[in-house]
Amino acid sequence: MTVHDAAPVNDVQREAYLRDGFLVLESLTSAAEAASLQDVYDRLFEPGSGIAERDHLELAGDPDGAPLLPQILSPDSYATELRETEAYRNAALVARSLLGPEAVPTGMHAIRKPAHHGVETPWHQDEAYWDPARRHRALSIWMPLQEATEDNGCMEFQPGSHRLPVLEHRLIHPDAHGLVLADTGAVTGPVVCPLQPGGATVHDARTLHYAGPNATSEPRRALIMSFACPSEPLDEPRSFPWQRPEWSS
Ligand SMILES: O=C(O)CCC(=O)C(=O)O
Repeated sequence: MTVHDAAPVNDVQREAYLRDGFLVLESLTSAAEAASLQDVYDRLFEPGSGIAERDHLELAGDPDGAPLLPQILSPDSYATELRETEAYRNAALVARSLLGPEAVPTGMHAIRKPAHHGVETPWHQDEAYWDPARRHRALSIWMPLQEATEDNGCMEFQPGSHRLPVLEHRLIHPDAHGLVLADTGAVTGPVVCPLQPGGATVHDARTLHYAGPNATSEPRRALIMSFACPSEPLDEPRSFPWQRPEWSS
C-alpha cells in the first residue's frame, strides 16, 4: 500500500490533481482485496437481490431490455463489507488530503458493464447531476474490482476540464438515468487510464470523463466512492434543464 496516514497523497500527486483534475493511484488497496469483493458485488446485480427500485438504475438503455449500463446506488447499504475495506479507509484519506479535512463521504455507487454488451459511459461531468443552486467541492474515487483496460471500459479523462463551468448535458435515453455531454468539443486530448487490480483513479466533480464499452467476456465491475466538502448556496443559481424532475425531490 502506498498510502500512509501522514501523507496519503504526496506533493507531486497533489500538484498533478490540481493541474489535471484527475489522478491515477497505482495502489489504493491490494489486488487481493479488490478481487475479494467481486462475488458480493455481482450478487447485488442479480434479480431478486433486494435492491430498492430507487437504487437500481439503468444509465443508458431501454429499461425493458437487457441491462446495458446498470448502476446501484448505495451498494454499501446492502453489503456493508464494501465499507469495511482498506480501499475505503484509504479513499477517505486521499479525499481529505486533496479536498481538506472537512471532506466527508457522500456515498458509493456501483456500475457494472456486462460482458460483451456493456455500453460506453459517455462523456459527462458529475456535477451536471447535482443541485445547480449550490457550489460543490467534491471528488470521486473509481476502483475496478479486476484489471481495467481500454477493452473492458477503463476511465478516460480530459485534463484541465475541471476548470470549465458545468457544460450542457442531455439524457442518454429518455427512459434512462444517465447524462451525456451535449457537445464533445471540449474533449480535445483524452487520457486513457488502464489500472491493475487494487489501483484507482480520482476525479474532480467537473472533470470530463468517459469509460468505453466492455468488449470482453468478463463483466467490468467498478466501485465508486465519493467525498465532498459541505456545499454552499450560490449567489447566482444556475439552471440544469436536463435533470429529471425526481432528482430535486
Ligand atoms: O464506471 C463507469 O463506467 C463510469 C464511472 C463514472 O462516470 C464516475 O465514476 O463518475
